[in-house]
Amino acid sequence: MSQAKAPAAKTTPMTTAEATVGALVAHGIDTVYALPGVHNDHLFDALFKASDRIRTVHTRHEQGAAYMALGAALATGKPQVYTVVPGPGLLNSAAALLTAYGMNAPVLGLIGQIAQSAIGRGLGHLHEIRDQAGIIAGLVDFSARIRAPAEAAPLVAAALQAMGSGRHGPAVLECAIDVWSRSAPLPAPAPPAAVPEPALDQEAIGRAVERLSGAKRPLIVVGGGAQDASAEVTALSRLLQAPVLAYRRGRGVLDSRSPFSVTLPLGRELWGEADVVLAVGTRLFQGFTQWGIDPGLAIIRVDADPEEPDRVARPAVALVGDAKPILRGLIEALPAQARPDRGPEMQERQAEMRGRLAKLAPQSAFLEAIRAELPEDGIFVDEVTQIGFASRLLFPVYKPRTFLSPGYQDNLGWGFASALGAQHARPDVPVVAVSGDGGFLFTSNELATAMRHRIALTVIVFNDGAFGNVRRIQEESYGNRLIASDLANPDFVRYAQSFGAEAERARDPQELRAALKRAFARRAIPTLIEVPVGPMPSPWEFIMMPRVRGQR
Ligand SMILES: Cc1ncc(C[n+]2csc(CCOP(=O)(O)OP(=O)(O)O)c2C)c(N)n1
Ligand SMILES: [Mg+2]
Repeated sequence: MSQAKAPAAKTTPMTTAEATVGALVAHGIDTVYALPGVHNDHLFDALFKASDRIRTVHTRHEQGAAYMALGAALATGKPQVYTVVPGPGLLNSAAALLTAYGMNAPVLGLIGQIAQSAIGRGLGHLHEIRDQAGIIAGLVDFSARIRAPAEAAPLVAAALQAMGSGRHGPAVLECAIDVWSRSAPLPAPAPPAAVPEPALDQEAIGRAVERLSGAKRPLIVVGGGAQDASAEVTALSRLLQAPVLAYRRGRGVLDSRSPFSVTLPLGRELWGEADVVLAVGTRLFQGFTQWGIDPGLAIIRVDADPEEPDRVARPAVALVGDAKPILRGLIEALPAQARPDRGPEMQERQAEMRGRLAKLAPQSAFLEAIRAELPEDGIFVDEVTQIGFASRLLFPVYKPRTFLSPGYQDNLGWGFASALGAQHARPDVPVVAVSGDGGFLFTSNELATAMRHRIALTVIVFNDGAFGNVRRIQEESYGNRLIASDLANPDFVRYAQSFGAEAERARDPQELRAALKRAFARRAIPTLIEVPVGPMPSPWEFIMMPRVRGQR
């Protein structure tokens, strides 16, 4: 680094906590989602002193703090920070950290620790947990403990750097209760050093271009790693006349209004016909584990994680790095080609697929009501519920980062609290969360957070009095032997009102639309809309689909 250049950098006495907060501010972090406790009192005092530069948003449970950071990270694409006490505080936040890991979301956890000298001795200190560092190391790729004031700023910088390079993802820094308050003369925290863009692998680009320009039926598959390469994916789709398949994390990369934008069921058909697949920031989970591969399919992988391309099957070409510059390289190198216009074919196939998906009419009607009221850049937050499952297949998404879905963890209860974080980080657009009656009560206590911090999101609770998805499986596959799937619920409207939130009941899609119009016009305090529903048709035939190529 450039420390050697300045002969004697001016130093001021600073505690570890002050140096940590200073480093966060220097890196552009403007919010810490938080739940305090004695281990972190010095950190909170430093946050108090810096409150003109960094906001502290406290929640009612540690999972709420971590989910808020996750939702904010997904909505903005920027790193977000949460802080909690060790032991139970860490574990309470762990499901969110796990989900952030699965979604490659840049979430930094600042986790307290017992006194440095007591770590590992089993003395029974408050919130002590055996091998906290080991537990953390199983949850994230980058973790470290700040052991002295001088380590704070470099470790914050290293954590943020790790979170945003290679496969993005969460990181954790621990700090012991007695280290936060230790003081030393330190230089002012420096902003992040500019990281030079790595050179493109022109040889691999050349091979990819050869495959793509020779392809008769190319298919582009996008995941969460393509969210910041929407313009490039859109241009490639046009140049190659290639449909773009997205399921959960890739929705919105190509505008759903394009007939080339497809979800799973039509994507599977196209996978079966494709000669070249260009996979951008996706694990290709359905393709590899359900739909099958064979030698007639050449796969080009674009991925930030160097270990990803070879994980299941060696691709024809692997391009490692951020999607945006790599796709730009492909676009520049692609020869001008007159390709037959696949627009009419795609329109016809979309119409045919809409006919098949009409089986999900009850879900569609509610989703249409939401889409009709949610502005183009409004954010939809999905949950593990009937409307959520259907939204992944048929909710039109117009822009990147406007459809937030929990990825492969499919972690029930993530939605409301993550939506709260999304709305906090994006106060300029309305955020709407859908929840089942089951999932909502996982984090509904955070309505208090929404009131305390005036976060005006809208949550729609679809109330079927059940863990409906579980109940349907018991009905259909277990001879109707219903167990642990019925729910006793509060009156959701009165429940929300008791926090001071706006709340109303909508009995059908028309009433939902009217309620949403009111909620989005108001946007001063949170709104809950309860929608009583009955059982809904199963979406699973459109999600878990059989093989279309290769041998069993
Ligand atoms: C953390 C977690 N626990 C359990 C599950 C299993 N699970 C999947 S769907 C579901 C029921 C969801 O009920 P609800 O939120 O009411 O939605 P509904 O299916 O009724 O629309 C459960 C328990 C899960 N996905 N995640
Ligand atoms: Mg339910």
